[in-house]
Amino acid sequence: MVAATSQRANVMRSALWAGLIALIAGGVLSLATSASAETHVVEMRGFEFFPAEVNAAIGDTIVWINKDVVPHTATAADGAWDSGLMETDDEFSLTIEADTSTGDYVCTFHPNMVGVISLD
Ligand SMILES: [Cu+2]
Repeated sequence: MVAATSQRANVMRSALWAGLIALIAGGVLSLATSASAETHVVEMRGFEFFPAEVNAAIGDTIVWINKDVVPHTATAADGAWDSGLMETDDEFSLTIEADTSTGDYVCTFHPNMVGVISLD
């Protein structure tokens, strides 16, 4: 029991450090790029986009990462952009420009997987 508890404490400590490092890295990254552009990460997991809705501004980038063991896609409902087949841990990024098609998007393999990009 004691060993299990201290192992859990170690895991928590590691998670805290990882979070801190991510915060610092994120800060440096956002200073290096534009002051206002944001990166939004959407995970594909459990046959859902998470988060399902992203509020983005022009200049922002959305990055999809497939965390499922099956392939997915992120595909604009109107077909204007398409990640193509994404295997586990594959990433796809889309930078929002004035003429980028926003609104609903889906996974072409699993039509129940629906996400939304709304403009700020
Ligand atoms: Cu899918």
